[in-house]
Amino acid sequence: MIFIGTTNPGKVAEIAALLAPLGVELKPVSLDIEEPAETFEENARLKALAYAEHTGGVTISEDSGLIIPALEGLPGVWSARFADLDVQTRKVTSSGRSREVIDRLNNQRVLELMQGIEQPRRAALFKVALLVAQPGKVLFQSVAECHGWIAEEEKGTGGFGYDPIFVGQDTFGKTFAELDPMRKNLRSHRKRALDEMFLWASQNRSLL
Ligand code: ITT
Repeated sequence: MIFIGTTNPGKVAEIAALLAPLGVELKPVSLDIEEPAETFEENARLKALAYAEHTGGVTISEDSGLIIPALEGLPGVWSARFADLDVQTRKVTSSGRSREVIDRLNNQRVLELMQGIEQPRRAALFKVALLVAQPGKVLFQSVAECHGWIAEEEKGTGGFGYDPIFVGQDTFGKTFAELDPMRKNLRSHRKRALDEMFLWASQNRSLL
């Protein structure tokens, strides 16, 4: 059995679909965990160890986000609450808004900041640091990226988070939110990180 530690139902759906071929029981678990670090890797480590302590078993969790070089790397590690971020001080003041509302505001903020920025400076990438841990110990980690650019406007209703404004390198101009879940899952940063985890899991079945 593997626990999937996240508060994000979109991540649960994608991780579950991508790990389904393993044939291992997957159990979602959700905790409110501080993410104070300035790298995805460090935040992912904090999350993975906290989740593993809570579940007492093998737990997968990840920290991810959107990086836009033209915006000095923002939203970056502040992706989840970008609309609540003071860009000057890099401090988040939580507005307590629901995920649905904050996701929409995050996308609007990115589009506003990208106004007047032309290609090729609309380049962007998703990054993920994904870890598997058991209490007190990281068992596996991988970092992956997926490249593309920021659309001029929101399009599509699939996926989650920044998918309506992110056009993949090989999606023929479509945003990730316009792709069916299978096609997004073939191309995403999460898929790339989970490919490596899949191999590790096949060789470490006795732990799962
Ligand atoms: P957990 O920390 O509980 O896992 P979270 O949603 O807060 O859930 P992060 O702190 O890792 O997760 O923030 C990730 C942000 O990046 C969040 O705004 C997501 O919507 C966004 N994001 C990550 N992967 C994405 C993807 O595949 N498509 C669109 N947006 C994505």
